[in-house]
Amino acid sequence: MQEKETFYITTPIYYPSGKFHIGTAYTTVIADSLKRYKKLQGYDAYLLTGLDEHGQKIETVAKEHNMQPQNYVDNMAVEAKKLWEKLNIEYDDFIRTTEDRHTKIAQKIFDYFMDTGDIYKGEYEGLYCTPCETFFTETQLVNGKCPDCGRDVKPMKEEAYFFNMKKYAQKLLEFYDTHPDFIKPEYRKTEMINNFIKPGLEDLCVSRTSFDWGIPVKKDPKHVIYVWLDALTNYLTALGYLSEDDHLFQKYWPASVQIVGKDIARFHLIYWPIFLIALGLEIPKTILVHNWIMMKDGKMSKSKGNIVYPELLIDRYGLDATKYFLLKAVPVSQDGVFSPEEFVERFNIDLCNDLGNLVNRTIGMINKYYNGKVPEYNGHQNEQDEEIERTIKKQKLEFEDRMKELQFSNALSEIWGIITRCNKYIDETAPWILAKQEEKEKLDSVMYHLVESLRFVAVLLQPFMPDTAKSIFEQLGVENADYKTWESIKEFYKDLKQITVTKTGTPLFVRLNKEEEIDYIKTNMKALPK
Ligand code: ME8
Repeated sequence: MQEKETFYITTPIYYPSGKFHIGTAYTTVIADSLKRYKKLQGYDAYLLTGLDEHGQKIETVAKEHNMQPQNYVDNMAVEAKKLWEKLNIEYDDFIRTTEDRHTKIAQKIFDYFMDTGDIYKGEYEGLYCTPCETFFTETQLVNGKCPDCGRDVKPMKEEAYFFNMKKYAQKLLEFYDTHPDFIKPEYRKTEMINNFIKPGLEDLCVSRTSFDWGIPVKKDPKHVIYVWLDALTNYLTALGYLSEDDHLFQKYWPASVQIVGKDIARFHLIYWPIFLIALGLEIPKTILVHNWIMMKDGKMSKSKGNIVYPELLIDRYGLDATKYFLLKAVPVSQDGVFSPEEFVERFNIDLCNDLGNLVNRTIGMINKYYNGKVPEYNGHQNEQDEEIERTIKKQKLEFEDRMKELQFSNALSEIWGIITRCNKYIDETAPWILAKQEEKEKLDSVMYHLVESLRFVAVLLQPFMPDTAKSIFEQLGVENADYKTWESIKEFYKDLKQITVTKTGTPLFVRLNKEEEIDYIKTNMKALPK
C-alpha cells in the first residue's frame, strides 16, 4: 500500500497561567479543524499541542496559589486536557515543557549553540516585561509600555547569554523571498521586515539568572534557558528530535502548518526560523498567524469582567454551535468580535434557519412524497437541476481554495453558499406544487438533487462540526462510509438507491429566544474563574 503523505500541524504551547477563554481556545479549534480536513483528504495528519510551563510568569502565578510551580502546572495540565476533551480536539501528542523528553533535548540544543558560537555570554541591561518574559529597548516601547501587552516594563540588568541573531538576518530575508508560502497572511511578512528586521535585528537574550523556574543551562547552571528558546524547541522535542527514538521526527519534520496568534508572530516568524537555520534543519512550510477574538470593549480581561469561557457556550448551546461561531467569527487576517447578540443571531440564522431548515425540509418531503426512499437520478428535469449541480461543484472548489489559504471563516462561507443555494432551489422548484400536479419526473429530480447536495454539505462539514455532519448522515440514512469520503464528493453520485431517510428528522439546532439568551450570556460572562 502506498504510504500516506504526512501533514504535521502544531498549536502554540499554552501558558498555564489561568483558565483558557474562547480566544485562547480559538487557536486549537482551528488546528483541530485543519487536522480533520487533511485527514479527510487522505493525509497522515499529526497534531501537536501542549503547555509552556516554565518562566517567571508561571513561577509568580504558582506563588499566588501558594503552590510549588511543578504542582501548579501538573494541576493545570489536567485542566487543559479536560478542556481539549470537551472541545473534542483530536490531538496526537500533548507536550509539557517540564517533561524529561523535552528538558534534556532543550539543554542539548542550548549546548550545541554554545559550541557553535551562536550563543555567547554578555550582560543585559534593558526594560523587562514580566508577563511577556521579554526585554525591550526604549524605542520598542509604545507609550512607555510593553509593545505586546501594554503593561508596565521595569529596568533590569543581568549577566546573560545571547543568541547571535544579526548573523542570520540576511539568510532569513532570503528565505522569506524564496518561500512565498512561509507566512500567511502575507502582510505579516511586511510587518516583520519593516518593524524588526530592517531597523536592525538585535541579538536575543536567551538566558536568565533572576529566577529559577526554568531549564538550567547544562554548562552554567546558575542560568536558566529563556522561556521562548525553551518553548519553541517543543515542536522538535515532541517528535523525539536528538533522542534515541526519533522516528516521528524523521516522519513528520518539517512541520506543514504551525498556527500562532498575532501576539507571538515575531517569535515564530523571526527567532524560530533562525534557530532552525542555525540547527541546520528545514523550516516549516507555513506559519499561519491568526488575529484575535475581541470583545466590543476591547480585549477580554478579568478586570473588565468580560471573559467568555468555552464551557459557558458548549454547555448551553452545544459543541458544534460554539465551534461554528469561533471558526466563523475570526476571518484570520482581521480581528473578530464576540458579542452575545452576534452569537445568538448566527445560531438562529445560520444554524437554525439555513442549515437546520434545509435538513428538515428535505427529510420531511422525502418521507411525505416517497415514504423515505430517495428517488433515482433521472437527469436534469427542471431548469435549475443542472445549475445546482454546477454551482455546488464550483463552491466546493472555492472551499478548497479557501482552505489552501487557511481561511477557515471564508471556507465555511462557501459551505453556507451551498446551503443557501439549496434552500433557494426548494423555493424555486416548489416540490409541493410538482407533487400536486403529479409531475413525478420533475419531483424525482428535485428530491434526488437535494439529498445529494445535502450529502455534499455533510461531507464538507465533517472537519468543523463533526457531530452535526454525523447527524445529517444519520438522518439522510447514509451509512456506507464510502459516501462520507472526500473522494465521494468529486462528482454527484447517481446511485442513491441504498438510502432511506429517517422517518422523523431530529432538529439539528433549536431556535433560541433572542432576549433570554443574550441575557444569559451577558450574566454569565461576567463571572470570574473559579
Ligand atoms: O503565547 N483571540 O501562550 P498563550 C485569539 N506560551 N487567540 C488568542 C486570544 C484571543 N483573544 N488570546 C490568546 C503563548 N490567544 C506561549 C506560546 S509557543 C512556542 C509558546 C492565542 O497561552 C495566542 O495568540 O499566551 C496564542 O496563539 C495562544 O492563544 C496561546 O497563548
